[in-house]
Amino acid sequence: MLKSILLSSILSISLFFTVYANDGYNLWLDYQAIQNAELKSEFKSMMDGIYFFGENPTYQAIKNELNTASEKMLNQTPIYTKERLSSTKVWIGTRDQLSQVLSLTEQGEISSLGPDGFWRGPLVFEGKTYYAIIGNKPVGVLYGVYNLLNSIQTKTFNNSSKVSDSPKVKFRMLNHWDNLDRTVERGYAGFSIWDWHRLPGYVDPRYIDYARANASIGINAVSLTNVNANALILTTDFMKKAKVLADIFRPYGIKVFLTARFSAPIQIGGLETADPLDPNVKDFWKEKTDEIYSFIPDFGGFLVKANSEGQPGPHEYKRNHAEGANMLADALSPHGGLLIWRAFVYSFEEDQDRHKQANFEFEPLDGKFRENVIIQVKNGAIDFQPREPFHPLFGAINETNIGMEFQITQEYLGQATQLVYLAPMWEEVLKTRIYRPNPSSTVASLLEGKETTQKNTLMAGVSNIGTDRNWTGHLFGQANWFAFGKQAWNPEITSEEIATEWIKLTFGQNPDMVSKISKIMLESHETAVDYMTPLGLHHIMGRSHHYGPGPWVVGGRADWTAPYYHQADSLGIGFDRTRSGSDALGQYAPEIVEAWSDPKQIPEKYLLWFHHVPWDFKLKNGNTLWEGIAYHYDKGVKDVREMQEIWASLESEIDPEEFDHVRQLLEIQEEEAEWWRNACLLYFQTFSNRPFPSDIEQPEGDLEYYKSLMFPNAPGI
Ligand code: GCW
Repeated sequence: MLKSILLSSILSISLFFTVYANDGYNLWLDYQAIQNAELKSEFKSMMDGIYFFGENPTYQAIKNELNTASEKMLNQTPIYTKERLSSTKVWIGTRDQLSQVLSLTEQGEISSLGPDGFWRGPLVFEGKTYYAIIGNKPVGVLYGVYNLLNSIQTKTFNNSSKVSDSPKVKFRMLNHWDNLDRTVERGYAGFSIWDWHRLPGYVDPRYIDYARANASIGINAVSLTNVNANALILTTDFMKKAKVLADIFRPYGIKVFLTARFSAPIQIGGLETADPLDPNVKDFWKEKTDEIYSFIPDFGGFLVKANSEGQPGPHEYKRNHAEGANMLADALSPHGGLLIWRAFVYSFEEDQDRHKQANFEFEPLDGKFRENVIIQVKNGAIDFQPREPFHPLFGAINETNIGMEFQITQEYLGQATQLVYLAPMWEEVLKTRIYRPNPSSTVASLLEGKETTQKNTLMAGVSNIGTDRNWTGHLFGQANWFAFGKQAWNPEITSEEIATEWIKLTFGQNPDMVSKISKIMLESHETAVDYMTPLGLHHIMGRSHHYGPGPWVVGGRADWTAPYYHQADSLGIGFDRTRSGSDALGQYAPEIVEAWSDPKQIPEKYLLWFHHVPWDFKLKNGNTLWEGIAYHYDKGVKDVREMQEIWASLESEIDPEEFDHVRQLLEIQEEEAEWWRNACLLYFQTFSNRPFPSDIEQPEGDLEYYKSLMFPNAPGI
């Protein structure tokens, strides 16, 4: 009795709370009730008569989405009509299906949008106006519907205007670094959402919500498993599991990729070699690939990390990356599959600045890769640091498909305790002028395939998704997932536009609130750079877990230590990558070499990335370098406090659960920012031997104490 009273009161309390509190599960697809009467009646009238030109699984997915949206936004179920004319308000279908009602001009307009594009707007037929949502393929229609729902949620809908859009990049892909035991490498949001053990029998409804979220931002490919790969994913048992996911994702236009461990022929194929030129090895991969396609007919292909950080690869057999990649590409090509080969390579043996190694290995191979190979390059040459100049491979290989790899999970940018909106960082890279292969080339234009003959274009993002109820650990991690999708769709979009849209979808419309949260987001990356790695510093984080500062980290291989990168000594600090040093700068176009060779000319954000500079070097604002470093660290901490103040001022506007979640995490962020500042400044002071400027908050604490901190159970290792 007591138990049931207790249970029912817990239930009613939790019911009570579900009414008011938002745990973030619904992401940007929260579909809050429409308040504006005019918009409501407009949307309502649309939902009162929807006609689909035909049927297919994607249209079923669209109906499910419309049902959810309409029930939540209008508290009513949409009415689907069987009659194309009469009471119909909305037409949904492909260009072919609507060909009889479209003019030739309209058909031409839509067809030029390509396979994933959509067109929506008023369409007049026999004197009556319908609202049409049209794509060339069902998936385009799906994108159009999401775009329409988005416009209703953000109150930008206008029933008389025509809207059309299409992605600028063909493969917009998430890379999960998820292991088969459900741990996630560099994952900070719980465990992997792929429940391999219970698949294929148990289908977690979350898989559908995952697909919806991705499709709603245009993501059309996912690699399910860690690039530090386990060959077991290629066994028949696992194919059956992966097939279930592929079947769920298909209606949402999402293709499944798997990571292929290069030594799989030995590990699961019973061979003695994985030499890419060995006929048995070729047969193994061919049969494996055929088998995968027998389960997943539209399988996307393989993603491979080879000869990097201990992963097996062709070098073991004295073969190069092209020989390794092409062998796998040949197994995939009869099925139309893609082979994505990562350029994140650097070797133990190589005594070269790590910055230079990918170019060394890949430039000589340019033009030697098959057409269905894409080389996937991280945004910078080291490793997803808080800020990196663009990778010199962009623009250096132009006869090979090249794709971008960004990291959405915040390995080096505060993990899941810090609010760091990454879109401005990605935007900075995408907009950079690279001068190759053409004088006006930018990273974005290259990725869009505008600069070369490249057809298979790709933007990949390392996922930040896990089993946490809100998917990403930090609520604002959702904005990074969202932004990645938007930038992959259109690499030229601004991070500000994306922020505004995400805020409206997540928190609502109040313009004052939107502008305050937008300020927090847009400044957050620079703030993190200030308190972590200002002025081009890099790779000074804690060992292995990469949590917190570790500029003192030494031991083991040199290029995994911090002094290898900061090079601090009594004279100055920074990595000389000019001609007098490693000359990694020489791997860029001559225009860049010229602009960045002089420490007085280079943008200061890259100063210590390329130059070893004396402590008394004069910065552009007249401060010495030492003062500048101190001011940046100090500003970073102060800016976090400003973020806290702005957030606090929004309490009455924001759902209490979300408000408190972010408030608590901002407190942690403040402590972590202070920790970074104190630890780094105290450490660098042992080299600079100079006092801190008197007008900064004096770094406190004991360097030995900071050095002694250990985090053996930090997540994501
Ligand atoms: O960023 C580093 C990470 C490794 C990762 C590697 C890579 C998957 O610390 O955890 O391994 O890069 O990108 O391959």
